[in-house]
Amino acid sequence: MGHLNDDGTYVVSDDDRAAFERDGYVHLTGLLRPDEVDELEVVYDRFLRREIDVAGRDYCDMAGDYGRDPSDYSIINVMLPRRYHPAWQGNIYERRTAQVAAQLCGDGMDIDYDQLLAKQPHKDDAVFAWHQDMAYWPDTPDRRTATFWLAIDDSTVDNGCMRFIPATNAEGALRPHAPVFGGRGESHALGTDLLDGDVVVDVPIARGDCTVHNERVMHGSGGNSTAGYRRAYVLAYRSVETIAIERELGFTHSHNDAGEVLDSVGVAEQTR
Ligand SMILES: O=C(O)CCC(=O)C(=O)O
Repeated sequence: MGHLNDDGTYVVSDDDRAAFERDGYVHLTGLLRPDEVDELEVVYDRFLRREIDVAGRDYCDMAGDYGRDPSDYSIINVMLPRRYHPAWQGNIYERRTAQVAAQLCGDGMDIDYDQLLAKQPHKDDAVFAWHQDMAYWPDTPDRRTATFWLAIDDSTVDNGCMRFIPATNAEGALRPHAPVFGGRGESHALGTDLLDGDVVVDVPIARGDCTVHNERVMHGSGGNSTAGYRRAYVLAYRSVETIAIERELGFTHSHNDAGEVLDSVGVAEQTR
């Protein structure tokens, strides 16, 4: 099992690496110490209280359309918090995950985007639709990806922890995805149906733990039936080459990008 050394380096075990490779995701315990999470949480909650300005659709609901009243959002989604709060660039989570991304994916990985996903209390519809991340992204030759999902709250089945279908990353083709709420102009979420034989694994994790997943594994999460928030902080690493190609295309993961309002194209054609 991976562990955090006193000097702040996180060492991934051989079993962790094998699980990531085989299943498309891995659970890493104790990525951040409690005091480190406390420090991030202060800024996180400023985003939730909207004390930090976030432009247009980068503040939205991942379980509804762009027209929904923000007070009623089920999954508050803040895209690119490090863009809107530059003081977060180089924070402890970024520094620690950079070491881990290199251990899981090799050299040449960098931050592609970050994201906050907070399920409000008592929101049974705070369901993150089943998807493969590649369905959202332009295709690139180097698809190496390590998407960290840090639990700010203990995440449980009841508050909507991550759930995966292990080894779907090994399937020959990406599954067909479609917008969940109207078209891409009205909402961001894409989803795909479960197939017979899919085995769903819930992955409850503690505050300060993370999961890391790749670009192809099927994942999503259920609603929040509890009285508390389910807050997660996502940080996605991709290869420097991939990020350069994305930016060349004008793709920054902002929901305000020009191409965002178009229906996704080419998804079914991705076969590798
Ligand atoms: O936070 C969730 O429930 C889902 C997050 C997710 O799908 C992702 O980070 O790729």
